[in-house]
Amino acid sequence: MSSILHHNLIPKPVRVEPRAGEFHITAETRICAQAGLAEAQPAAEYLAGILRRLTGYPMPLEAVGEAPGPGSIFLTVQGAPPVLGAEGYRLEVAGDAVTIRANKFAGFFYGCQTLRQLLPPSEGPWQIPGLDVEDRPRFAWRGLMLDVARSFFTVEEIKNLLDLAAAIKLNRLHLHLSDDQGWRIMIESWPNLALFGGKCAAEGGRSGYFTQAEFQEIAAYAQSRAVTLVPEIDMPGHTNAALSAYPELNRSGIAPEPYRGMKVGFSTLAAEKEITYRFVADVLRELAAITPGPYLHVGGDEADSTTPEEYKLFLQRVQDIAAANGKTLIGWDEIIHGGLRPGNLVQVWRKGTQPQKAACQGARLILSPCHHAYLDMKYGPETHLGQDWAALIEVKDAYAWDPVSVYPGVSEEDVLGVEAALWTETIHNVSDLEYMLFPRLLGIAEIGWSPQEGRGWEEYRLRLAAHGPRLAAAGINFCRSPQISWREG
Ligand code: IFG
Repeated sequence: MSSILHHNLIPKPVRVEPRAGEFHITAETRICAQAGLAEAQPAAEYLAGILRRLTGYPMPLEAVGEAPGPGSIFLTVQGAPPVLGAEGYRLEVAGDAVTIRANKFAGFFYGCQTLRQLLPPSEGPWQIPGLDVEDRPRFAWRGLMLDVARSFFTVEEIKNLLDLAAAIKLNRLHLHLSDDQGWRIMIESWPNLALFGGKCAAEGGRSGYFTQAEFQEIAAYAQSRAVTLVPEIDMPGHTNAALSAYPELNRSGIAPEPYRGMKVGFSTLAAEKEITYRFVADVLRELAAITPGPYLHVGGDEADSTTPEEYKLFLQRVQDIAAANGKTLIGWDEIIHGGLRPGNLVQVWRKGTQPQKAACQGARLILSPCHHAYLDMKYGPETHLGQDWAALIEVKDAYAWDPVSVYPGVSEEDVLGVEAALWTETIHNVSDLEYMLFPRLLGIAEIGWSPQEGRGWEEYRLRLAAHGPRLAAAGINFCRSPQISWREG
């Protein structure tokens, strides 16, 4: 089907069929949610807010018992087949009415995002071509990781990022909250982690930390955008900030200096000290208590200063602690060697990882291949930001890969989904963050959502070119990659 039929939607929906007529949004248009349907109401309110800001029309909200008359946008569970699951939707645009059919909030929310992309990004006339869309995601996990440890980002900045991520149907925000250069979340039982560890950052980066109330504010905002927040405390490596805050955590009893460089692998918790597990238990208990989602990410990467025996001992104890808090543990792919328990998740990042079923004891995989999904990598040699140790990742490199074939011996059901990662050793503000994430994040969002068959670079790059004015209208400082024939206006 030609891209014109897909109306430059990103992620590309499963099925789009044209139909006669077109729907005009006017001052009389109203948004109707099926009465008593708790799943639809918040999506209807969200849509009303978006359309009021876009069009300036009043967009009144109504709860209705049955299909409303002409001139309405109707959100209903009627006619939503179970195959849509929680995140799928049907969007029907007829000449006189629009209907979004879904089973859960997320489905309604994503139907609204598609409707929004069918409208012009900034100027009227506010008309939508007649079409029928049936859509649902390929993968359950469609994520973005933001490293707030090397350089801090504020609650407001993260809320704005959540809006941009939700608009392309990403549903996980993974916050990398601790590392050698900084500790970004208040832990009441170990206050110096944030009070002392929050003062530092990578060279040129921003310091700071979230209070627990601010973290919960981010989590709630994420939920309102159908996003699950995934907190990460990286251990046993990447722990210089914690070790510098508490001398007693160190083997020597002496705290190292705060670290502002870009090296990795030089720090480790002491796996043989009992205080280490009191620390881990307190941190994960407090973090679990303020995390509505089911996941705790414990890092586990680049523990080059931890012996394999210590690493295994540490990972066994940490898995016990995560389970005791009722959370599913996630770790970077080094945890494959730490004696992984069934039900825990492996985030695969290194090129040479062998993540086969056996190796992972059947754990499901979140794929973040550093040579396709690490968006702190430069686009090309001339990119003034970022690093290049993994690869140069142009827009096509971030798009033209398939999660099922990027690592050997992995099948579709092994893959929970994909996640882009933005490490911030060199990314210290929103403008730079946007430059590195956009437009490459759109391609990863499509990989996570759209069917593999029918997805191809030559067709995608045309849709992305047409998406340029939408990114510009949103005020996003995106990279005008020469690989794309960007449309203006
Ligand atoms: N690898 C480190 C990150 C970060 C990254 C920068 C992982 C899992 C290099 N670990 O990626 O902390 O320094 O590109």
